[in-house]
Amino acid sequence: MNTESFLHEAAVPVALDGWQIWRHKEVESTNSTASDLPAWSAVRACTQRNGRGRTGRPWVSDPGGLWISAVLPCPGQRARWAGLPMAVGWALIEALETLGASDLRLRWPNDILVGNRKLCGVLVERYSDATAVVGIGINVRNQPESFDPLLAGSTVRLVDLMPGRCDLDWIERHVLRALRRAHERLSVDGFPGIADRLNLTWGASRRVELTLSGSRMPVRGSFRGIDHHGRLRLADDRGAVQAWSASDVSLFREI
Ligand code: BT5
Repeated sequence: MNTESFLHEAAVPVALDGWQIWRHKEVESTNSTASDLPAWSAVRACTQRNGRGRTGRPWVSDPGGLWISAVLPCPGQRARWAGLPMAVGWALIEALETLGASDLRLRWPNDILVGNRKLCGVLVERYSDATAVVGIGINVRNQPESFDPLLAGSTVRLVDLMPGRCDLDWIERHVLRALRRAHERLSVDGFPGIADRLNLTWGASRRVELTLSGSRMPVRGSFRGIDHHGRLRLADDRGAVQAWSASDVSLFREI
């Protein structure tokens, strides 16, 4: 793990490729620390005491992983940015594959997996109308399964996919570039082009189960990709298709 970047613990940010990066040894959650920073700031920490996923689920953030949150400008209507988690996921996959990882896939709405093992999670939060905080957790050399035995068999690390060069500063740089690319694509082209592109990558339809927010009854069906607003399209057994946004769905499982 790189420790040299953290010697001057967040007294001043580091300037890199147009970003201002605040580096900490430990924070509660990099998303919370980034919540009142301006656009093109980022917060990275060696560990998080209280890293979180969607709907408050815990995110294991032990030493050796990349835990980073970046603040992106999101002007105009909120709906325009609804596809940000998926635009980010796609750009991250491209970046990690350039670095040498392979067989990565995006699972709606915000996971990057190899097979059924999770490499990376993305948590986008809006603390202001003008910006979004994009939190990214990537298992690199850390050992999440020894910190939480419930994760046994469900995670993968970059070091397992591309042994050798797994330097956190280097990965951070590529992640921040990927975020800029995702932001440019969304600003210039909008989400429909990204959705069409992602729909080509999802291949054969999978059976999935959704737990809807505020309901205990799961909904099952076949995954039919996403629509131009980033909503999941689910076909029931008669082929009728309904669209669900990520905020409607607290849990998404492939069955
Ligand atoms: C996510 O949520 O996948 C989004 C995770 C985002 C984490 C980053 S780290 C930097 C920034 N600061 C934060 O506080 N958060 C962001 P979700 O889809 O809800 O998945 C959460 C689930 O992933 C948990 O319930 C566990 O099952 C699993 N999990 C927890 N820690 C993991 C890890 N290190 N690797 C793989 N899976 C993990």
